[in-house]
Amino acid sequence: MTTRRGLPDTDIYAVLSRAHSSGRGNVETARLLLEAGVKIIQYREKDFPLRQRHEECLAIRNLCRRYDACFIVNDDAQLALAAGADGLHIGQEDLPPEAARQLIGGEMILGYSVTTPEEIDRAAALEGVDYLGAGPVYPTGTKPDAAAPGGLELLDYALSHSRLPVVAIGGIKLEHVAELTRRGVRYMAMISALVGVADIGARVADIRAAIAAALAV
Ligand code: TZP
Ligand code: MG
Repeated sequence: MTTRRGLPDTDIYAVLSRAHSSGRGNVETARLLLEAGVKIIQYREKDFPLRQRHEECLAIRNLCRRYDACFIVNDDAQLALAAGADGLHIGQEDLPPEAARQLIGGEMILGYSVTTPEEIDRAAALEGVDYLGAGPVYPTGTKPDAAAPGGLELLDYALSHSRLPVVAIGGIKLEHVAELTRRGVRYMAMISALVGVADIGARVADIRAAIAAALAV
């Protein structure tokens, strides 16, 4: 049997960041997300020592396996490989996707951030990329060096010009979920509005209820 390389068929794409997690550690946040039924978790820590990132990634990868969820590492192909992650996510300033694909081999999922229509067009020509992360959609304080928000227009462009699954990211709050869903977005990545809330389980349920209601119209 051949399994197609790609994101699982789900909705929420959780991105871990301890600084935005209301004092919780990343492993604990991952556990809460997985208990709530989240199926994609990305580890995104840019400033921790590599040894600490590796330790956390191993623990989160093991949790993800237990819950049959997909574990993705941001930026660092070496860390993704060393942690046995399911995927690597890179941006415009990381290794070029072709080089990253060579490093990680043929089985790992590769995600690529795009912030403008031009980047979406260029990404369309790439072979080894499995999904696009498009954003920031809305203003966000979480990523200080984020590009200017592309708004719903950026998402519309990505959805209509790319054959790849599109993960919307950047400033997404609960109140945006219905509109994004109606726009055709199927994957929504969130940091602060997800890992930062007091009750992660309740937030996941609210997001899924908003998606279901928008799809039912
Ligand atoms: N890439 C584009 S915007 C962003 C990243 C990692 C930050 C998203 O965080 P938040 O808190 O969901 O706006
Ligand atoms: Mg990056």
